[in-house]
Amino acid sequence: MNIRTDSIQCDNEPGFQTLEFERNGFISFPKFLDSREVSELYENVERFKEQIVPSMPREHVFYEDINDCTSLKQLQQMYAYDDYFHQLMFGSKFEVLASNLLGGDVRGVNLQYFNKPAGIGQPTPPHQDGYYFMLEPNEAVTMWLALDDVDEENGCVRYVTGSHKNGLQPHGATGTLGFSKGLLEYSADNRKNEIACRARPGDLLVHHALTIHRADGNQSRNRSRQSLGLIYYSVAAVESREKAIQQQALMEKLKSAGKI
Ligand SMILES: O=C(O)CCC(=O)C(=O)O
Repeated sequence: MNIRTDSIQCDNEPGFQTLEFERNGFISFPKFLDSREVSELYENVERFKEQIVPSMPREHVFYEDINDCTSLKQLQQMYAYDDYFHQLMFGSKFEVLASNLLGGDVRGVNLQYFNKPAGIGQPTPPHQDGYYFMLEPNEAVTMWLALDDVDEENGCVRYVTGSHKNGLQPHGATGTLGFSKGLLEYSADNRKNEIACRARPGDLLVHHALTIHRADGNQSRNRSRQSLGLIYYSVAAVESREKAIQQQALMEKLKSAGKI
């Protein structure tokens, strides 16, 4: 297994970033946000959790344990509920970076909060975001911004280098809330080419829609593992109509099972 302790040495020139992103299917940007920006973001995440989450629809708020409001696991579409997060997503340096990496105009489609609460945060099954996105062509990036110190113990993200070059792989149901689909087979080759990405608050990881990735559960007793995910599609990418239908069916299923 490979461990990326620091971050990839990347030249800040957009051309070098694009080359590395195209070669590996992911790239990291240490200190993408400076300490002042991180503090401001952290305060806004806390404000959002306290003031906005209680009135959000169930489809956009997931808990590890639905009866325990301290076990918040995922939030969806944060930009739709709050100006601060709208500005983070649109017309921001995240959007500019997405556009540089995809080589053209992009549209922001989701701003998510991910948490693996201490001790109970579940693993993220191996998957490709493109399987969920249902795009043609599959041109999109996901940005993953660390809010906590993240390492092997609390479940850092692990990418399979170069896996974006092999197209979409078969997925099946996982039973994991928030990650309903996962790879049917996680091969020995995938495991061999896996890179564990440690990160500090403000560090940014970006991966292609076809890059296979996963994360372990949070084994720490006292450290959460929080992050934000920002998703941008290339404007050339068209979403299948089937996606909204499947999404609706999944939400109904989760509601009737009492999971959301
Ligand atoms: O936070 C995680 O564990 C995984 C997030 C993820 O799969 C993604 O951002 O695409």
